[in-house]
Amino acid sequence: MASRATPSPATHRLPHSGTTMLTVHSPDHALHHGAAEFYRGRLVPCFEMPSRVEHVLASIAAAELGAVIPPESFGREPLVRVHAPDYVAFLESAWAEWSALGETGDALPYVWPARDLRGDVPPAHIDGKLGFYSIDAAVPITAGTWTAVSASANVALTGAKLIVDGARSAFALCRPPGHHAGARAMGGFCYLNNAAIAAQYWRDHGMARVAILDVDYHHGNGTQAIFYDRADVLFASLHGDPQVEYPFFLGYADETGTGAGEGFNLNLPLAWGTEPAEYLSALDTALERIAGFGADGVVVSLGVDTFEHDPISHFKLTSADYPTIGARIAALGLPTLFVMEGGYAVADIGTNVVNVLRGFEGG
Ligand code: SP5
Ligand code: ZN
Repeated sequence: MASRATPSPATHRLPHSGTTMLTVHSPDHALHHGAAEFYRGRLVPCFEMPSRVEHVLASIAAAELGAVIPPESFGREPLVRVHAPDYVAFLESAWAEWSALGETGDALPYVWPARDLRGDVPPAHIDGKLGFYSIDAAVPITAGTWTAVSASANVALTGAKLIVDGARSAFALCRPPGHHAGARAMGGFCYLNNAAIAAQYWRDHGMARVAILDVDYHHGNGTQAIFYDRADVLFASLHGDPQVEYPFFLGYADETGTGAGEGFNLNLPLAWGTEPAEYLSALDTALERIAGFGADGVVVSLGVDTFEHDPISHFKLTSADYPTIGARIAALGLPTLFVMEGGYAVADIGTNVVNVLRGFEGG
């Protein structure tokens, strides 16, 4: 078991008995439905699809987890606490600029400011902007993408606010996901970094220290980078070893933070084929680090692409392992916001997510 946290001085905590976990959800997610992503020389159908959310909602209802509520609108201000204003403006206007070319299919990038190119000058043309503001070609922009991604951020912010207002926990059913999005770049199905936006919202609303636990199969490169030089937000992640797994170019164990943030970043890369026991042992390592940090709250980047049958991943967790993950997170005794990230075994995603949440709730 993970060690228990020392009670934190946060004042915004309620006793947990008798409460049920609220889920925040917006139907606007369905306005984002990319057709294809670039993979090994081909365009392949997007793994990140609207039906993911519908399966999670069905499992929440079947399990009677608690009410599902719509998000509030928080506007632009909390987005630009984490993202560069020019990047947010790009996301908002990209579809209009793309469709003005006469294009009707998804906008996708095809050239990037990699080494030895200028990475400091945003081009004027949409083709250049798409590459300037992305890390890969798994981020289609469609007519409804901005509406969906801004709603997804509002879902995370609404969950964060529920906890500021006294809830012990909440589930932000975000889609699109967020943890690959950096301050100025989309990537890996992610546009706005919902978990980072929520963590910063907590910092701006009374929490002195916030921990982010990222249990998605992929390293949360965007979240790490956003907080890499800060001591007030701890980032801890377990993920497929980037030597052999997306995002390849971040997520190694020697990335421990920089400047004031030195020591406040923990990466636990795991091999393809990692079994549940080894995974849970790494989870305990991350939880012990979070407990020692003295966080006032924890944001969980909840991906269930660690599942044995996930179509793009290589861990061996079974549905029966997810309640254990939830229970060990609960043992921290901290206000906890779950933020939906990945998970592409669509028929099982609802069961696996609800298993984490029920494990957290003690059932
Ligand atoms: C939020 C999230 O989980 N994003 C993951 C982004 C992963 N992008 C790389 C996808 C690689 C697709 N591999 C296809 C394997 C087919 N057998
Ligand atoms: Zn993932």
